[in-house]
Amino acid sequence: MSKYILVFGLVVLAVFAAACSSGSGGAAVGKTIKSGPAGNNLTATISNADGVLKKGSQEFTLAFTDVSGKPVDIGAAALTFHMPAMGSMAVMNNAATFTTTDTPGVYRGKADIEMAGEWQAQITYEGPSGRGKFSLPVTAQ
Ligand SMILES: [Cu+2]
Repeated sequence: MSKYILVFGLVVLAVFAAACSSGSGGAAVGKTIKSGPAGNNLTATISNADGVLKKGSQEFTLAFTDVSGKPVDIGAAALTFHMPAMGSMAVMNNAATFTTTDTPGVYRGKADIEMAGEWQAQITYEGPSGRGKFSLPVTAQ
């Protein structure tokens, strides 16, 4: 029973989380791309095989862990890669889709990132651990 979680995330508010890469990342798959506070005493970690996001279509992992590094089921998550408007370039919002994995709290994401550069991964979740809304700065190459 593959349970699809949320698909489209439209997040306007960007709470810019400090980019502390302290990720003990017990639940991270592959290499950490970015890790940071997710509220509710949780840490969120984005990872993939290379530890780097790229322009284009790709998969990655989003994991939520508690202070001990143990994965925590956060319910439904949504992520939008957001880039503000720059000059003549319009704002960009590339939503990711998520599926659950065998490990509650670890989600497999798919996204099509339309250009290289600095993005904000705007993430929301709602479930047994409460609600959260935060943002992690990431670079796509
Ligand atoms: Cu852009």
